[in-house]
Amino acid sequence: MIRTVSSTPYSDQKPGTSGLRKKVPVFQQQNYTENFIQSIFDSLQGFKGETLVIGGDGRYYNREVIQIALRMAAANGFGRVLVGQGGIMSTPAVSHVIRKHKAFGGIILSASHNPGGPNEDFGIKYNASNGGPAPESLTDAIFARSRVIDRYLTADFPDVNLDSIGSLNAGGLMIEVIDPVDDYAELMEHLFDFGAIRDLIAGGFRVTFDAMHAVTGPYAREILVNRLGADPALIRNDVPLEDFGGHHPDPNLVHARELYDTMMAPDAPDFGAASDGDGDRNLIIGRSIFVTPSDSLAMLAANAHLAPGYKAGIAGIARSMPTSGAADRVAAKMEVQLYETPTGWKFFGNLLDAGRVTICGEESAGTGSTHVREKDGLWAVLLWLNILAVRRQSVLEIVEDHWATYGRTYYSRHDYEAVDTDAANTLMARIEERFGALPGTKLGPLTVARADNFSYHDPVDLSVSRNQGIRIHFEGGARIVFRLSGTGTSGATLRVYMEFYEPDPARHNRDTQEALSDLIAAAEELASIRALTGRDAPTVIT
Ligand code: VG1
Ligand code: CO
Repeated sequence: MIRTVSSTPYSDQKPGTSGLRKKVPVFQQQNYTENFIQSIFDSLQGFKGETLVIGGDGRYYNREVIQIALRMAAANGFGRVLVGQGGIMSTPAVSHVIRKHKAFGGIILSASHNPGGPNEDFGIKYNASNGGPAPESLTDAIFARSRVIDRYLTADFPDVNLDSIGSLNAGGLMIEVIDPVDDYAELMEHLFDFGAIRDLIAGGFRVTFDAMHAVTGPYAREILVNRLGADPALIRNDVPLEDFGGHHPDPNLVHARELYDTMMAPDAPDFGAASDGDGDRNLIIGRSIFVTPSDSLAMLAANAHLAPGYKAGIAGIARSMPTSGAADRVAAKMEVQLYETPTGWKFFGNLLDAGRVTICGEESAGTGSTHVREKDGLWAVLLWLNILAVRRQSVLEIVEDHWATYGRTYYSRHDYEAVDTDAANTLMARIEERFGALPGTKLGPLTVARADNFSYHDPVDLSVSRNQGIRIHFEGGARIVFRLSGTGTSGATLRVYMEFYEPDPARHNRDTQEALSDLIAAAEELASIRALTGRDAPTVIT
């Protein structure tokens, strides 16, 4: 039985950097979730009888929304849905399942690294048939539709049992509950030398992984423990919980503090890693060395050819604009193209589809490659392990060797979370007003060379995305970037990204914040962060 239910639109369903993210009670408003899902379907064409993939990160409200989405997929005419057992599937696994099973697209239910629970965050995003996040043209269409939507379609059938693997027919829709790990684990085994990693671990190399009670627990158990022989006692928080155990599933130095402390202790394991709520981010820590994500991207790109999946070399590298220039130096040495894109994985899709790049990454702990169209946390962990297994060096040795070869880019991001939205907008506008006067201005020992607001010209589809972040370039190459987050759900989050390049190996062991102190002072002088936000210090420093 298909029903058409009349509805009234909401004005705030604009997808951000990665889908629509709101507090759970917002999604629980009457028809709010239905309106958004119908707006997605209304913005697509040609999916009658086709396959849709649905997966989520297991957070609070995941199961309810999956039932809603199943009924709406049936009513809208999809022929088949693949859904992860228990409603769980990591973001990169959804991307792979879409590609492998030639699905029309997929719906991912996640608010990624944001906390979960009845009063915390939820999110919905749509991925297209290439497995990647909907491009801006589509998210704009979805938003436009959501503002005028007056009905949605649903089918009447009872809740589907998501816990047992198998197929059933509901309202004409073939629903297959699949193991969320199988296809993904097989892909990883194909890309990496599992034998070499197994030997490394069997030889006493200790790996610890923190799944943060989020989606990667089952993936880590199957891949790291069952297939690679890691010690299960070192895989922590591996049971997905609806509230992530009350923590933020954000693998940074604040929320993954325990892992960091473990890796800094004298008896630390050899390799530590963590992932986020939906499994697309990675944190890499060696014994006594935290690998800054921008550096990790550069190091993975420089060493990728050591893994079987990349032995032919890489076609090019893409990084988001606020990501440090460390990868640029690798691209230059390899004589491959480096692309600079706006923040958010959706901008890498065209470059990957066109074969222009093999490896992509963001400073926010996201790295990935052509193997899927999302960033991929466990993939980065496995590529690191494959490199370590081949080079037989410690993480610290690999990092220091990289800096000696390419120079070191000191880099840090300061986040001011949940600040007043008007204050944040004012702060950004005031810097822009001064653009004309800034070149030549001295800020401490630094002199501004130029200032602009980043616009991206996609070389594949020729689309243009403006207002992607304020860039202040200094003489000598140092840089500060100011951006407002597009994933937060309360107030605004100001991100300040700072970096400078240090070629001299004698100066590669400085404390990062100390090394960046002139830039930190310059950012304050430029933006009056304290006065405008009322904050004395960043909420998070990465
Ligand atoms: C943040 C990160 C960005 C990332 C996005 C989604 O966006 O900065 O690099 O792509 O989150 O990641 P923003 O707009 O808040 O800066 V995830 O793991 O939350 O899907
Ligand atoms: Co994520």
